[in-house]
Amino acid sequence: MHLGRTTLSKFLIQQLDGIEGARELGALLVDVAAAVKAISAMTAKGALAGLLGKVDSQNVHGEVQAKLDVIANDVLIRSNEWGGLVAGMASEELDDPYPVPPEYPRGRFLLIFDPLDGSSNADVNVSVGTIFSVLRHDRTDAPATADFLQPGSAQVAAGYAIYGPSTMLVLTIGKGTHGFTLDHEIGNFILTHPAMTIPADTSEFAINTSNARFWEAPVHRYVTECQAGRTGERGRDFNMRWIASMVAEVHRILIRGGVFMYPKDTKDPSKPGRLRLMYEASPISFLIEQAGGRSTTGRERLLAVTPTSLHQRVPVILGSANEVARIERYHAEHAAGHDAEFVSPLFNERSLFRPEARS
Ligand code: AFP
Repeated sequence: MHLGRTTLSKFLIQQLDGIEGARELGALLVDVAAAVKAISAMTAKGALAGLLGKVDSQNVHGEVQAKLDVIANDVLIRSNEWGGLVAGMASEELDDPYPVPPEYPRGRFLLIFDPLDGSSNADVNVSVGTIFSVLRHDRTDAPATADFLQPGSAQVAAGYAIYGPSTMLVLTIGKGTHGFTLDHEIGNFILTHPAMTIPADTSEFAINTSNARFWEAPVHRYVTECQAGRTGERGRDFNMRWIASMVAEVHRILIRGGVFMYPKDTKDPSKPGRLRLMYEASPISFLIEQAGGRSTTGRERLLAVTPTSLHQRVPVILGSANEVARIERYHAEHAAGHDAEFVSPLFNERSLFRPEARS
């Protein structure tokens, strides 16, 4: 691989060798890359193209949509519906799966995406991203919703684009995690970060600490130890980040290590977490594991979770393997009742912070 010279297409031709449906999968990833280039051009224009701000509609989650959410979704649909590579698509922005229109041939892959993750950051010019996942659909008939409900371990490819100071595409087809930088002058993604590897240890964590009173005991135990730094259990100081754009946090972790947590909390007992399984947690977890990291709900490997609904949420704890393993151990010790000496009584079951205790 020649750094700075290998294009995405050349890389895929070499990497896809031996993978079932290689030609079609490669063509699909090139079509996704084309959509990402278009989205990159739009996010770069921002206010100049009147693309900031919200639209009147809401998505399936009752969230008011950003203009860029809706446009990025449309770009991904239009780029991938006609090529005969997908049997259907699903999106954070669509209540139900999108069937390939009858005038186009159907393919053997399912494409699932969050068209613009972190879109609430677009108006304040902070990095945002597109996250995508590819599953197989080994039948010729149109897929039903149930056909999408496959565990993350069934993914054949996954990736994200990050629209930051540079636009990058980071993807895996199960042979490592690799990063490409968009050369706007020639309109090509160039391999710049081959075989990205997450350091097993880290001293940097990312979590929205405004939710601290809602955390479960193992997460509170871990974060409290990080905050105690060299004066406490860990014997070293930690740094914290929170960009509120998952793709940006994940990219940082792939480059220099770290832990990202959006754990289960009691803020809204109807939601087991904020992040969605199928088009955020599963594709990102595939990339993390392919880069030597770990990704868990706290209680089980995230790629092992079988979806029960298209838009279901899941707790997410991912990043440097040794730190994530520690957090998993804290969850296991709590479940076994072995962590009483570490956890503040405020965070036991009879907690002052029980949701109903909130004023
Ligand atoms: P938006 O796409 O609504 O901006 O949400 C982004 C996100 O899903 C994820 O990218 C962030 O890590 C997380 O939400 C931020 O959540 P908080 O706003 O609660 O910190």
